[in-house]
Amino acid sequence: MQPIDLLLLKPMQPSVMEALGRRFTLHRADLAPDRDRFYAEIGPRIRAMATGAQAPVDADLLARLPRLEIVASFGVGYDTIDTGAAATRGIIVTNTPDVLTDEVADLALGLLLATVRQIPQADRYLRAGHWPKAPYPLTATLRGRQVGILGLGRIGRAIARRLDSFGVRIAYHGRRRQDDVAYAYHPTLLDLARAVDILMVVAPGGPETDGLVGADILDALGPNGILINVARGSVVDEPALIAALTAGTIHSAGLDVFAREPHVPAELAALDHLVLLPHVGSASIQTRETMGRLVVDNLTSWFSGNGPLTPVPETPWSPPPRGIQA
Ligand code: 8YV
Repeated sequence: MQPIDLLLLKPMQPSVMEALGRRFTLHRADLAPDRDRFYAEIGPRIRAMATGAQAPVDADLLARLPRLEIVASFGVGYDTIDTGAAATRGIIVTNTPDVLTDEVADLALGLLLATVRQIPQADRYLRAGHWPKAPYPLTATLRGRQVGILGLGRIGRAIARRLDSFGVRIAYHGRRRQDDVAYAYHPTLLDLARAVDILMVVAPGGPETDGLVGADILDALGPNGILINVARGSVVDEPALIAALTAGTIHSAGLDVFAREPHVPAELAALDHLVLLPHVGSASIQTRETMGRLVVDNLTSWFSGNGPLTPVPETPWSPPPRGIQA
């Protein structure tokens, strides 16, 4: 097989780089001193791209890659990829669903408990030698709570399953009611926020959810309210969240994602009762390796003529009818 030219916007984890390097001729945009020249020279040869959620793939970039067939993205969220432009050009986009569901749900539960019971703060208190002087101050509780899930997709459901065993009441909001679950459905996010005092954000990023959790939603959560976000920073109106936390409109927040990662607003970092994580939802060695393998397997499968393994719904793929050669 003739070597296939593959574009990387940024380096990926070593195991992925090695696996891709064995099968493809790699071209790294991040190493090119002159991007325009780089794309003018190699753009017309590129047939594949591997990328992560941090590097935008927009219509302008796709236009520089006239032979591009597939974009394999590392991660379940693909809000930085213009899938509409890809679909128009017949380009397949793949992501890495399922393989990270339980890992992210585990982290979400850990972040929830850490935030409610101030686990990192208690750890800091002990290490600072304060314990012999006084016991750690009493904290908020998960007991008697009502938890709302914004986005009952794969990860939202995995979070709900875990929460089931914590004896809290669960409700959700999403685009539609899901008939196979018994949790209370609220047709608007405001209704959900009024009914619960913990809101867990698990909805995908992108224009449809941009700034969805605004001042009104936070206000409705109330002074005991806790916001947990493991989805995308864009789903929450960050200035409104800062204002609500500073004013005590809600009690606390546990955040794994931010609007302009890796930049975290100083106002959030200054609030010691919050729990802030550097986007580590799926970041275990094992899960990241599995995600990386799925990126490579999608590309390998595509170029072996077997179609993509996990195409996103916006760029569906179906095998050509029998007897017709691609
Ligand atoms: C990824 C994520 O680790 O899957 C996602 O959507 O946000 C994370 O699990 C991240 O995209 C890495 O690039």
